[in-house]
Order: sequence, then C-alpha cells, then structure tokens
Amino acid sequence: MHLDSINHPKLRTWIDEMVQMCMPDDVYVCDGSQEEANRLSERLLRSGSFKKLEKRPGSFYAFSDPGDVARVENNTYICSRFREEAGPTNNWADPQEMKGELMQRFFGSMRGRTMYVIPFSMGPIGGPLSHIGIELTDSIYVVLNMRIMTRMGSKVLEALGRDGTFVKCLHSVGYPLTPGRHDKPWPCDANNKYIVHFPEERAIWSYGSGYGGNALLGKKCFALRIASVMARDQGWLAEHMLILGITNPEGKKRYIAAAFPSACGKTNLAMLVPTLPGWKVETVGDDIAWMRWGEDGQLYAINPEYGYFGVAPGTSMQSNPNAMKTIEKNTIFTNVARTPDGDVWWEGIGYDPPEGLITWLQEPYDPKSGKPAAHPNARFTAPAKQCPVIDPAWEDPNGVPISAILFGGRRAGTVPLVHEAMDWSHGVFMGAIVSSETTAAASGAVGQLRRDPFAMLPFCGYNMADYFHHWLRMGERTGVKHPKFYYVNWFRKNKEGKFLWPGYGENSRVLKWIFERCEGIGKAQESAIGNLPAPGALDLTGLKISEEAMKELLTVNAEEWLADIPGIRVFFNSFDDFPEQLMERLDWLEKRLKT
Ligand code: OXD
Ligand code: MN
Repeated sequence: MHLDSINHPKLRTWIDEMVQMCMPDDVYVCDGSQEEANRLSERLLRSGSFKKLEKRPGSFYAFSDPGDVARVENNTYICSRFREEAGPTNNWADPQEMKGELMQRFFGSMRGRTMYVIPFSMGPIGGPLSHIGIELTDSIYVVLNMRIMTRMGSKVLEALGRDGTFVKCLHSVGYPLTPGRHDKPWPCDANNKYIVHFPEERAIWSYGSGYGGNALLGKKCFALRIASVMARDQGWLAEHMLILGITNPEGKKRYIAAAFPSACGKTNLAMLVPTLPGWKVETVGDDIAWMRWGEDGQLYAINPEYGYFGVAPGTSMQSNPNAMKTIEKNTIFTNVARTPDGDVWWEGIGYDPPEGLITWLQEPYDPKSGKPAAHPNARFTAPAKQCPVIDPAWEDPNGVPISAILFGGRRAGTVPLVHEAMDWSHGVFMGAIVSSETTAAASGAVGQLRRDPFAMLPFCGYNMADYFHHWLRMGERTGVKHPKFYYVNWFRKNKEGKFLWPGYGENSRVLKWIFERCEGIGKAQESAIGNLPAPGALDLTGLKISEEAMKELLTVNAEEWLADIPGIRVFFNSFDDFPEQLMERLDWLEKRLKT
C-alpha cells in the first residue's frame, strides 16, 4: 500500500521524519495479505536470502550472517530519563546521548532499500488487553516473520484510526546499498548492534541485527521491555510466561501460566502430551503473557503473540510432537541444516542426519568435525494456529482465567520437583529467587547459577526492585482471587549426574497435583520452604521410578538451601529500595531452615 493510505497524522509525521533520517529509496505500507507475503517471499528467493523447502508447503529456509545469531544482551539498552529507573540489571544510557549516537547510525542506513511499514497488534486486534505497534524496517525477512508472529496489516491501521496510540519501533539492518555495494543474503552490521528502548517515549530503535528478538520488535522489545513499563504504569502485568489449559478426565478446565528462563523447555511444557490417561493440555501461548484482574476478581491472561519463534535443536517427535506437527507447513526456518531434497534437520530431531546435509554455514556436513549442523539457537517461526493442541480460547480478547502461576529453572540440586507458596507475597518471593544453571547453548561457563527473577532479567524494561513492588501491589488489590504459586524443577539430578525425573509428558503428574490443589482436594505437607505434595498425593500410577528417587525429588535439604541464601541476599541487596516484605521473607526462610 502507498504511504498516502495512512490517515493518522501523528503516525504519518513520524514516518516522514524517519524517512528523512534513514533515506530509503521507497516506502511501502504492508497490508498483511497472502498475496503480499507471496510477492515478498519471491523476492527473497530471487535474491538468495530464502530457499524453498519442497518437503514443507509454504515454508522457507534462511541462514544468517555468522555474526548475527542470537539476542545480544550486552548491546541492549533501557534509556529511561534516569539511570535508577533502569536499575542495576539493565544497561542504561542517557536517552538524548543515545539518540544522538543512533541518529548517526540510522542516517542514510536504508539507502538503496525499501522502508516497510508494519502495522501490528500484540493481542487480538481491538481487544481490551491488546496494544498496537508500528515497525519500520528495511528487512523483508523481518516483514515475513512479523506476519507470522503478530496480527499484522490493514486491519491494524483501521483499529488505530486517526489518533490511536502506538509503540514506535524503528529497525534497520544497517547495510545501506550505496552505489557499487551489493546486497548479501543476510545483510547486517554485526559489529555495531544496538537494541535500544526509550520507555517514556514508548519507542524502540534497533540497529545492525536482523535476528529474532533483536529485529522482530513485537516480541521481547515491545511485549516485554516496553510493555512491562506500560503494565506498571497502568496496573497490569507483562510477563515472560507460557499459558496452558489443562482439563481433567471429568472435563473441568483450568489455566496455568509459567515463567522459565530461556532454554528450560517452555514450548515443550506449553504443548505437553500428558501421560496420565484422560488428562488434556492445550496451548494458549509459549513465551509471553499479558495479565490483568478481571471484573470477577480473577487474573486474566492473553498471549499477545500470533506465532512461535521456537528453538529448533532438541525438538523431536519424542520431546514435542505438537511442535513438530505445527512446523510441517507455512514455517520459516533460520540457521537449521537443510537436506538436498528440500527439508530441514537439526541435532536432537530424533533421527540420523541424511546424506548430503548442508550446515547452517552452507557447508557440507562433516559429522567428524565436531561442529553442529544446525546452530544451537536455530529457530522456527510458525503460525500459532497450526498447533494441533491450540486452545479454543487462545484468541479470546478478554483472556483466560489463571488458576496457578509456576516458576522454574534448571537446578541439579537443592530445589525439589515442586513446592507451593503460602500466599501471594511468598509467590512473589519465589519468582524473585528464580535461578537456573547455564547450558552449553548460552555463552559463559556451563552449570553456573544465574539469578533470573521471574525469568525477566533480560526483559524487564525498568528497575527490577520497582518490578517486585509492582507485583506485591498487584496482590494487595481488594476483591481479587489470588492464583496459587508454585516452584518446579524438572532438572534435579542424582549423585551420578542422571536426571531423577523423566520430564516431558510425565510433568502432567505435577500439573495434576497443582490442579487438585486449586480444586481444594490435593493433599500437601508443609516444609520450611513451602508446601510439598503429601505422601501419595503425586499420582505415580504406571511410572517406573524408584522410591529413593522420589524421596530425593521431594526432599528439602536445609543445608543446600542455606548455602543458596547468601547469594540471594547479595542479589536482593544489589538494589536500592528493594521491597522490605521480600527481605523479611528471606529472613523467614532462613530461620525456618535453621530450626
Ligand atoms: C526466547 C528467549 O527466544 O527467551 O524466547 O530467548
Ligand atoms: Mn522467551
């Protein structure tokens, strides 16, 4: 569509200003149609940025520059007016200074390219919990991914009207086609990436990267970093949580939200296939939840996204058959390996690499090289509605009522399989002490404990002390029905380093106990850290697991917990104005562990 199709004066002025700065050859407003997507995919096929996947209808293969493969936390900034507003866990820069620096980068950055205007809605268009963003980008790959990940196009402009509010999202790969310079399959400015948020202005400027969360600005940048600030200001919650529906054999349904750090199996849990007969799990979302109190006093959540941007390696018919079925068609694969007959492959897909495999670096695969065929952060971008177990209410604009909130991380020791908080503030405390051992997929030493409160450490757009206060305040609202809080750990190991719990579909046994606790029928026993399943309360029918392993999984080892306390205290003390209530909860916990 032509730029003149925009009849929102403020939006038009902003686009005009950005055009002046970025100097694209052309401006195009995306209508979101299939015809448009076909046309743009054709262009990427012709330029060599996309390859067609003959084995998967409507699907494409893309590979990135080796210097642009993941989110870049070191280059991510929260440019609030004052440093204290960003807090000790975020990179901060003065907004004016950062704008000045960025303007130089963006100046002429779109020369020789088209600027695409992407109107998108996070959440069902026009819904009471939804918000609109406009992304300006010079990347067709971004347009096509945004079309899967968000509701995008003309309908959003209609909903915006002449004066609706929107989040300003500016993105450039930073590779202008100046005279004599040829385009690349994956243009970027790998050494000069900036992922910058201006929370007061509700604006995002992203430069230099074309990958995932750096470039698809609706996801981490808007739906978490900017939205967390909007949520604090407006009295709701923007969280790094999956949402699932669970139905018991009698047909009673409840919804659960769950926060886990990256690489802890959120997509697998959201699409879980229960091993318990008669139980059913359905998916509302796998990464982000926006929640607010409903008029009936229940906490309601929507998934603001429209697709999944999932990690491919490790996804198989064993680990996540529903994800495998979701990505059979209309999917963009990035940095996986490809087969000569037009399919994809990755480590952990569940079968051997076929002959003639090409790695994500576009080299013939050599299993002896020790180098993986797919990048560990290779991704699929797939429409949510293709998930075979998508929840019937996943597009309900009012959201689904949340009965329980789970936190979890990867801990080889200390943390039992499941424990329950005593009340809301204890639940907030549980969220605040979330920690996870780093995996080989992330940079840094393997097995090191990283504190990742609410799994929001890289995604909170303001001071996390203030974020904890916000959560506590939300629970103080009168006339509301608090969901229950749980801390789970699927990753506990025995002395030989073997996982004690089988995980995946067997996690339905833990979900069943949580469900029954919400119904008021599940039995629990109190421990120093919270409520554990009472003996026999966890349904282990048909599961081969030793009594010893179960005992270990449900043990609270006071010594191990006490060893964790100093680290938590240091973390809490790193904030000014840390909530007294959570500090007292830590003292409470320490005292109980010592008696
Ligand atoms: C993600 C992440 O991509 O959390 O969802 O890193
Ligand atoms: Mn995530």
